[in-house]
Amino acid sequence: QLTPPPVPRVAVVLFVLKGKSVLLGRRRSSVGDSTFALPGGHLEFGESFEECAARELKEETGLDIGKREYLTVTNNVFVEAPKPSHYVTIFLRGVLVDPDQVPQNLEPEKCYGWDWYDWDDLPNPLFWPLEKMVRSGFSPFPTE
Ligand code: 8DG
Ligand code: MG
Ligand code: MG
Repeated sequence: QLTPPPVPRVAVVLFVLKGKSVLLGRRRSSVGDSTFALPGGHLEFGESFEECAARELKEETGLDIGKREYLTVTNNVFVEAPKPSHYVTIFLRGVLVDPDQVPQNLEPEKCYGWDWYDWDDLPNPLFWPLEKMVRSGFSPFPTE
């Protein structure tokens, strides 16, 4: 059985904004295990970024997101993982349809749990692509 050479993949992740807080989950994965990351996952064939973000959020947390907006893109090469991977990661933001909806941990084999974290008091350690953005001064919140 021939193993195809690895290729870059597209991921879409979402900043779910609630006041000054964002939704983060602690990863259960060979890539960034135990670090705090955004909800999101792989772009499927034919999907828009906005569709992917809403689908992944629903699958992972049960939450329903309102209108999504594109924020930025980063290029992330995970060489330290047992199986190296490379993601072009698209970041969107949005707010919940119902601000009182509570996140559920619907994929407990991939995540230790979801919670809201104040942007000015983020948990540690953050998943490194997110850590890098935060350090660069990036903010997912709309200005003014
Ligand atoms: P899927 O099968 O549901 O499509 O995928 P998943 O199991 O939900 O994938 P994931 O690891 O959550 O996301 C895919 C990749 O996206 C991940 O391996 C690396 C990249 N990625 C980043 N930053 C972030 C982030 O903050 N959160 C998530 N979930 N993935 C991120 O570069
Ligand atoms: Mg997923
Ligand atoms: Mg995911």
